[in-house]
Amino acid sequence: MPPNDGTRPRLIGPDAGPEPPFPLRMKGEVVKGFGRGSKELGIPTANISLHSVPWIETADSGVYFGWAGIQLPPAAADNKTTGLDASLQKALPAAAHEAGWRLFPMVMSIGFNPFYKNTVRSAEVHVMHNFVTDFYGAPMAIAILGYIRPEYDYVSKESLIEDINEDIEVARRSLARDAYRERCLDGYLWGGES
Ligand code: ADP
Ligand code: RBF
Ligand code: MG
Repeated sequence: MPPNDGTRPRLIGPDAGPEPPFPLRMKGEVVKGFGRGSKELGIPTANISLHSVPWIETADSGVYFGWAGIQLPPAAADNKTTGLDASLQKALPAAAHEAGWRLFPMVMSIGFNPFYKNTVRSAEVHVMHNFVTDFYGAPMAIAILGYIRPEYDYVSKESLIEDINEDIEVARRSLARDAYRERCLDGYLWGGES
């Protein structure tokens, strides 16, 4: 594992847009995770079942960013009461929106969480939105547009949280560029095949 030397680029990936192997796509149901209470850490992660993700074995472990599409139940999908980013939802075709699909920026980790020494590889998505309800069981599709950093071990929970918050800022800035923003126009994110 490379050392965590504390440095982090402000932006990830060329301004002209993601380069191969990105976008990497995966989808599945949101499943129960390790129950370690990442919610208590203030950073809930939607764990995704990895059964049908062909590239997962060869993917580098680490932290990635991109877009997530989630098919939410009606109460959670209401734009007005739940404060969804309305301009982002405009990317959705009417039928997909009607069916409850919504789009979000995300950061995620793939790997073994060295801080917790997991024995199973996991993919966990922190959706960059404040949800009013859980969405276990919901179909979720993600398009990964870039790799932020390897996973590290940490001296404390606090330093892990600090780094994840930094990842969130890097992702926000990186996705704001046109060539990354426009990648939310991807039918895979609302249930289509890639
Ligand atoms: P688990 O160990 O079961 O994954 P977490 O504490 O990581 O539990 O919480 C994850 C769950 O919280 C998700 O499955 C989802 O239903 C819900 N959730 C609420 N807000 C978010 C969010 N912003 N990002 C990801 N999941 C969220
Ligand atoms: N766990 C680690 O052990 N090391 C990491 O470097 C690490 N980075 C993460 C980055 C992001 C953006 C997210 C969402 C999670 C990360 N995790 C990391 C996973 C974290 O330990 C996990 O979400 C909680 O333990 C709950 O399962
Ligand atoms: Mg989780």
